[in-house]
Amino acid sequence: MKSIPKDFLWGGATAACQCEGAWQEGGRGLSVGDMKPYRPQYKRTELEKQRTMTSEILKAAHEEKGYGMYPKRYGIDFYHRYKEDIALLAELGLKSFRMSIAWTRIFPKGNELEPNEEGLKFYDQVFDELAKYGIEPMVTMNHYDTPLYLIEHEGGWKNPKMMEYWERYVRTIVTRYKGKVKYWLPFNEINAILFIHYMGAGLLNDVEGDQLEQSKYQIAHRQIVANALACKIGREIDPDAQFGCMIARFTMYPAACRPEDVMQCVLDEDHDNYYFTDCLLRGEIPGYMERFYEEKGLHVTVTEEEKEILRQGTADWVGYSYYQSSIDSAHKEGMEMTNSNLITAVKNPYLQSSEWGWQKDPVGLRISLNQMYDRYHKPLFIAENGLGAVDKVEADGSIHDPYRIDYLRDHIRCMRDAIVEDGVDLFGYTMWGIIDLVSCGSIEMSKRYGVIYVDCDDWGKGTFERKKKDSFAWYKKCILSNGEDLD
Ligand code: BGP
Repeated sequence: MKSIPKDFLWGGATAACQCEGAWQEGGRGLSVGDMKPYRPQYKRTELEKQRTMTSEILKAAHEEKGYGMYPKRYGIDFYHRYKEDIALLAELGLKSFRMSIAWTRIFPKGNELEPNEEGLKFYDQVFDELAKYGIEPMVTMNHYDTPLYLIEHEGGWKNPKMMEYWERYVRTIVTRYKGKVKYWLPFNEINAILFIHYMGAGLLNDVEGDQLEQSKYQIAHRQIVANALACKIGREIDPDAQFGCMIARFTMYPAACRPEDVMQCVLDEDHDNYYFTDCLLRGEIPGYMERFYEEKGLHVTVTEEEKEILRQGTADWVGYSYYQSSIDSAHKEGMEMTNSNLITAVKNPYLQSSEWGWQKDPVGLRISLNQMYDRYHKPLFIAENGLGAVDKVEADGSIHDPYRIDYLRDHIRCMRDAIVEDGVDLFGYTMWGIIDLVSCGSIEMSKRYGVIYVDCDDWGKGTFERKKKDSFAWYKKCILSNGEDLD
């Protein structure tokens, strides 16, 4: 009988800036994420407003007044509770744990010549704890937490010197954790710079003004080269490790079978998704980007040395986050829009949405797995997938989350079909936010993804006690049966 491979990496994903907390401990410096306030005045679906970052908001964050609360600084206190959390992950039967290293724990400002030993030690302890239970770490090097100092004092990713700081960071962590980490992911959702330019690269709307597009594309190119450089030097340091790349995948459907709509899909998918993976898996900049730059009047500097890094630094595998699909059209005017991961999407009348307006589409996952595998023929990895929802704790402490079980079941079924029926080479699935953590987009705790509940509200109040939701037992059974028992 055809089945999911025995060594499939069933897992859960997190990010340092959304779960660690302890922002002033262990010598850690500030990162861009620490400066994003929780803004309850905006509705759940007002992503655009929640995303906007200006110098005024940043100034208020430095002075800690004006916006109330900065939840990413506190996270869910994983920094102090990692042993308890990892024990729960082991009980769940997890094979892999996707986590990120906070750059600012290793190089607090980003430009130091020597790393911060206390930060390095922290991750030694985390990796040792995971090894104790046989859980394979999948480690992101930069998950929306570039050091703030580099952004404010060194020009951030706009400055070519950034590559020097990045290279030092990469060399330091790959050398230190050689033998402990087998799977490395240089950038989380590397295409995010196009949509959430503050989290992706510290760009402020008012400072950039009409230069925003120019800055975004120059940085997109620089981060792509940085990802390739990490793959190249990473493999030189640790030939036994594997280095990937990752995008936020937008599976797009044409609104109608009108050829113009289909063409619009091709253009937008090329630009929003494939530009990044084409560069990182094929080792060269695709021709369609030249046309794009010309049409938009952008001037992206590309050096011969960078082209060589791209050629030598192709990724071993490609990961992506998948939450929903969206619709594309050559005539979007007047179409109903809805909230989505990183973007605002056209609404699909055939799909149901989450409380935050994200459209649930498990078949879209199977479609994207086929599309990505057909295009690259490289191993794939689902680095994020899950449902953000409001959970209720009952009087007896139980948490019933059938909506989350339904979401996971439907997506895992489609993922299984892609592997066993379509022959896609997928080596792992790390569901997002295995343990509740601060939302990346709306900076709140109420939007929960975990199978493990954390007692903490949007204002950072609570006992931080961990509780198992109903989905915990369900996911455990799923993992134990290698995706066969999904009832
Ligand atoms: C991805 C990010 C994650 C994560 C997830 C869910 O784009 O990589 O960090 O948080 O989206 O988004 P949110 O937290 O906004 O619901």
